[in-house]
Amino acid sequence: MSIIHRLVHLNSIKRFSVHQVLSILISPFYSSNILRQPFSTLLHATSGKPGSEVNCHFGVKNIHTNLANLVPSLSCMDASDDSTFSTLSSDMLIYENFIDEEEERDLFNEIEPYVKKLRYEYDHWDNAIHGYRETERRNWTKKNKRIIQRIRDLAFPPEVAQLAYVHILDLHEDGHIKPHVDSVKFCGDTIAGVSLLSSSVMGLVHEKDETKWAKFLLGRRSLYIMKGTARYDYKHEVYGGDKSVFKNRPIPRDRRISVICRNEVAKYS
Ligand SMILES: O=C(O)CCC(=O)C(=O)O
Repeated sequence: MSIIHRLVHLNSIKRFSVHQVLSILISPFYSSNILRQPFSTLLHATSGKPGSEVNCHFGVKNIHTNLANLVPSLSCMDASDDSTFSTLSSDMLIYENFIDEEEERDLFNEIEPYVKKLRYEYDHWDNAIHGYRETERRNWTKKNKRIIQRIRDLAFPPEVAQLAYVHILDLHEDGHIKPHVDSVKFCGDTIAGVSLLSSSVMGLVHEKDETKWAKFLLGRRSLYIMKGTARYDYKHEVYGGDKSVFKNRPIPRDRRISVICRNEVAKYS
């Protein structure tokens, strides 16, 4: 079973009672424990063609070396109604320009030799993702290890056990990810992904009430942190083609690589 299919169990979603704890304006995160993972985890990459790049504009220019200064951008979010906006604004955080161009290049240069040997896959058994290839990576060059650690430090409190393998998901320029909730069997309450090569739009729709939805502009080199309600109660998808629109503005989708860190499922005694 591929990494993405192990993570995406469309019909086996167990609900957790998760409350929203973190305010969007604080980031008291520290170094994390990365525990050894018994199974491999998650993701994908492309052609070297410059990808599309769009930002939410009014976002604060993040000073990425100092996590305490990072501020998520609310302007990267659109929602069906105020209550959905308010709920998701603390559970789906977008940090624009989380990495700079050089860091994007460094990550790409490490990922590309692996993914380019793979074929893009289409129409898999549960049809959850279309036009992708993926791998997972545990060991990184020194420079990239620092970037991965920055993602982990921002996304996970120190006591949280994390999946040691980072999922690399390479979505073809024509590819898209259909609405799904990640498997609650294989990953914990937080998903943190950096976007390389292209901006894209991620849609969230409430599992039980489809009138509640939100869209997020995932700018090239941005980081999203999806947790709590956003992770468990909403299906997420990444649009392709004409559907890649944010606040009436087309967001052209190129090949997109996401570098995704996850935590382990919490063990309850
Ligand atoms: O590419 C992404 O950032 C999202 C991937 C995704 O939907 C998933 O891994 O569940």
